[in-house]
Amino acid sequence: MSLNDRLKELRENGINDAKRAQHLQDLNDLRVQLLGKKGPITQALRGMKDVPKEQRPEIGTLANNVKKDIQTAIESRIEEVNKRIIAQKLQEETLDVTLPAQSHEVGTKHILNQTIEDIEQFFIGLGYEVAPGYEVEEDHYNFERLNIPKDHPARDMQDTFYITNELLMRTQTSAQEGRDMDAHDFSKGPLKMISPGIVYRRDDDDATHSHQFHQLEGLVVDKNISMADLKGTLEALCRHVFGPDREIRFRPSFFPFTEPSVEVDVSCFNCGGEGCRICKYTGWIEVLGAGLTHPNVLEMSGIDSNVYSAFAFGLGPERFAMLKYGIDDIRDFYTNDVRFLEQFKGVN
Ligand code: FA5
Ligand code: MG
Repeated sequence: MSLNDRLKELRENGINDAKRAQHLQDLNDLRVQLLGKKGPITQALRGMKDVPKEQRPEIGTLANNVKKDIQTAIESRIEEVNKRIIAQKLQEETLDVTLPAQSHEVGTKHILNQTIEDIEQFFIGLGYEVAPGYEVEEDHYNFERLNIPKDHPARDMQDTFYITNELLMRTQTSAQEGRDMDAHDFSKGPLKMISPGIVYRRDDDDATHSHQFHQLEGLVVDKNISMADLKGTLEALCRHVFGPDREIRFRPSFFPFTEPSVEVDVSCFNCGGEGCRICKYTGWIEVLGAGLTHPNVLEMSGIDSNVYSAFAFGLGPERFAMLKYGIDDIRDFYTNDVRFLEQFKGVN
């Protein structure tokens, strides 16, 4: 093949290769490969020595044109590839403002916590302090300081898990009463505290009972505290939580650490007092126990029961929430079914 033809062939192949290239990298490689010092055109020109002298300028011009044509082909292909890349990017980055926005599920405070916080706010408004206690408690505070000595039959109703003989899972937030009376400085004024938390009992689970549940304790120690203070406070609380319509009754009861003792019932949310499964056909649901603190309990805390008197109450936030929102099974609070929980978004 003549040098002339060889160069024309190189041009044709080079231009075709450039046209077929898909990537910028391939085109760069092609440029180096075809037009570089070790490329086929340079190689072919070594054959110049065999060409008659008068034909050499013509071959030289042809060689330059071949290089230029290949160069041009590569450059125009680079431009095309670049355009395609940009078009592709624009396509991919298209923003469709009509697409629906991604939704984010927002959780809510558990209905029990909302209920407890609502009750806390009521008492904070009356000047009470909030004093959290201990779930693992000493027998001393859970029972003995509440006038329930070691072999007292009242312990039978509140059996629990024992860590040691003297350490147990507390059965009532009343355990906090002794601790708060011990810590209070009466020269600074009366003691007014509430203590919310979890308690444990060997109770059979049913629609209104759980073996682990919440209580919220209240204690006021001052001069001249009477049953009227207790009744007024609890009535105001029930009106705050349930509104004026629900009926409330005070029923005589017994606790070793209060004298006299009462239990407070609220008319059943389900039957309105007629009697049904939830209220065990009584028409009422018990929400709290209370009374005037027994003088022995005050004296055990070094408080002179001739000068000071006190009232205390222990309420069940689960029962309050059930009555307020018509929840008919206490177990719904603990199973964390989202369909249940999301019904109470920000109700308090
Ligand atoms: C007590 O626990 C006393 N410490 C209350 C008290 C405090 C009396 C201060 C006097 C002075 P009782 O066992 O009745 O009392 O429980 C109080 C409340 O806790 C009940 O009215 C009820 O609302 C709730 N409660 C009791 N047992 C359960 C249970 N197993 N599941 C859910 N709530 C319960
Ligand atoms: Mg009771």
